[in-house]
Amino acid sequence: MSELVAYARQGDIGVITINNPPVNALSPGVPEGIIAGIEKAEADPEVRAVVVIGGGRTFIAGADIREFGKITAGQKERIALYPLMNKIEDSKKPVVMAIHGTAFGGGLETAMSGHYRIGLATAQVGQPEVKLGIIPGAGGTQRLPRLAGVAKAVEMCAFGEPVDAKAALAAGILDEIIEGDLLQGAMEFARSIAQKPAPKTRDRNEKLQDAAGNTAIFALAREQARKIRRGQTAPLAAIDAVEAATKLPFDKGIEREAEIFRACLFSTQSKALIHAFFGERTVAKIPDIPKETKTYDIRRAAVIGAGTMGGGIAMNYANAGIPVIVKEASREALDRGLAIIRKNYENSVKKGRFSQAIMDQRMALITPQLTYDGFEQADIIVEAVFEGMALKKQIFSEIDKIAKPDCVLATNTSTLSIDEIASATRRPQMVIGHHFFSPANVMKLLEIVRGKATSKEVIATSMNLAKKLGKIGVLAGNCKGFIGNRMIHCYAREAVFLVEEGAAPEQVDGALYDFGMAMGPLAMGDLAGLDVGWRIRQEFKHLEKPGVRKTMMIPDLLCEMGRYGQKTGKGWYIYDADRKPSPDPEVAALIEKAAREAGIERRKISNEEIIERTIYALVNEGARILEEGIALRAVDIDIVYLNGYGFPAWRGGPMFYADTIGLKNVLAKIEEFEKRHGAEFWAPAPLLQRLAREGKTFEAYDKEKEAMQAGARA
Ligand code: 3H9
Repeated sequence: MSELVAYARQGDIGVITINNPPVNALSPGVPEGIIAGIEKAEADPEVRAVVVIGGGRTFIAGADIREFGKITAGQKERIALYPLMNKIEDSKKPVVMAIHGTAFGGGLETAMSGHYRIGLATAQVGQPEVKLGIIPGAGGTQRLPRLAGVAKAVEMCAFGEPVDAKAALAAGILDEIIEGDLLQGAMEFARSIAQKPAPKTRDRNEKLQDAAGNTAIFALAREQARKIRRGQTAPLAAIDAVEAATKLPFDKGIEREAEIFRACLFSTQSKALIHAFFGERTVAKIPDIPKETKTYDIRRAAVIGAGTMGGGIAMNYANAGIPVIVKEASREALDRGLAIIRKNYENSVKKGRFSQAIMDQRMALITPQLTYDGFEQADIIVEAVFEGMALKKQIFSEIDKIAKPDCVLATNTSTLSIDEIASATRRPQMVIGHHFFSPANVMKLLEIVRGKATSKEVIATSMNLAKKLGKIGVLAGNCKGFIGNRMIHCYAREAVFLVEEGAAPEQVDGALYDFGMAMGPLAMGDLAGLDVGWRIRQEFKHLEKPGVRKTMMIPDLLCEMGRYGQKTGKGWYIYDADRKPSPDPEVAALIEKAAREAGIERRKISNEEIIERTIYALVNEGARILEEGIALRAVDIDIVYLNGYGFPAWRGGPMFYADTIGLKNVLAKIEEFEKRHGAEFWAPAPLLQRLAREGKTFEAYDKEKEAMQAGARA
């Protein structure tokens, strides 16, 4: 037996235990170990049935995702899991799969090859492969419809969401839910079926019937996939594979699945999504902050400001079960903020996301008030007032006098200097940026900004807290706009320039929406409120350089006309009562006039140019941010963009996207833009120039840096 898999006979039951922490992935050695276990059980006349169970916290959470990169890099031919599935299904002794934790991907496929499946009530099963840009590749698309029916299989394979044990039982994926000890329950179950014929999933064709019904299921699923997973190929491929199960005999269906799996695996989308999967986990690792760094317990929070951001931030704490005080300056603003929080929760209850009782619990955790009462007990204070340095400094000097010594002092600023804000206190080591994204109760990203004095303990506490709040925390250095907004400024600048040069706002937004962005940049400006940037620009007016093309000429003019975006019913677009945007001739005229007066030549602009100008602007600034150490790794920038700015996950983030285009090609375009639009905006980042010259990628840069840091530590 391999060390990764243990076999032991317990009475008349052969027990195969997988021990491949942390998630019992089917890494090399695991399938071989399970096969060896089945062979032992088959050869032992004392054994009447077999139980397969996961050691540690879970059943098998899937194939080992790290192996996929080896296949696409040509270092490995394939992950051969079909022999494992066949061996289990053809076992001479019945096999019972005992599931706890997550049976995902190859884990569920292994389970479905068994003759019976039982699980704890807390177990989850799923085929999440599409989230990695692939489809189930070990029989999942063929066995799941046979167990759960075509509609359920399509839903699970195409959309990748897990189902809990209760739903899995109802669907026919599980045969029984076990209360108490899983192994004991599994052995009892195994004894109860030992004498019965062992049903092979491959032969269970009853649920595949009804061709007419199936046609409708596939048509609907394709329509939904095109809408909900816009731009992604794997969901449609998964539907094709399940459809094959309804049209082909099992073995032919498996061949079809294998072909589709391989095509998906070699797709750029899959590489991008796998990059995002590991990236989400990599960002939690901070080279100079060891895992064992001391952290502060965050048991009570206080938020200053009950506006859009403050209210959303308070909801995050309440959702995580942490009592939170919300302070406002006026009764009116406080009542307004609380009413919005209540309305958000009510909407969630209406949509069935959680019960009224949970809403009541969460509301009870939020204490609205006009004073600093209770702030002295808070473990964290989050300032979320509007973007003005003077106001922020005043607030920090006030809370410095009240907060206990080990209270984390966080600011939700999106652009201002953490160091300057911290200078208003006598404890800059406790000050950190917690930049939430709007709507703060929904968006996954938390940009955590480290000032020059911020202590390691405060950073480690913030990274942990992000997880507790259900966020992805990404650490950034202190500069104007940090990672996300510093880059978005360049992106938005190009969107506005393109409009001045002749593209209609709806063309710019349309091209980027088609590229895969959740929203076009101008529509996003209208949603966030054009006045927000306008106010920040006034804060930084002293930095404007005379003689340089004004970057936000049109948004400034729109704001001067009171067109702040959706909140005033007008911005780049005009909005109807349902907030549906339409192009506004008044805006078109304004743009033309302003461009003429500024001497900007208007021309026809292609969608390709829109993508290159806006996305490469992100990449170029991203490369600078990386070189300056504002972002720890290129992948950190990608994770910021995927989770805070609606960048399509299947493109991997701006830096990964640049890798797929080839840095040499990206640089050539940037040099062209530099000639046409000036070095002020388009001087290529030195790091980009170097990597392009050396024929490297940002991903390779990250790997080299990691290896160097590991070397230094050793
Ligand atoms: C598949 O099965 C294809 C098949 O159809 C056929 C193939 C032929 N492999 O998330 P966590 C690592 S595709 C390798 O922090 P949690 C993860 O990187 C697969 N590594 O824990 C992390 O490493 P580190 C289908 C994996 O408790 C550590 O484990 N399955 C894998 O929050 C802990 O992970 C999936 O897509 C893996 N499969 O969540 C499931 N999974 O500590 C993907 C995890 O170095 N995994 N790691 O950063 C998950 O959804 C979550 O990890 C899980 C646990 C819910 C299981």
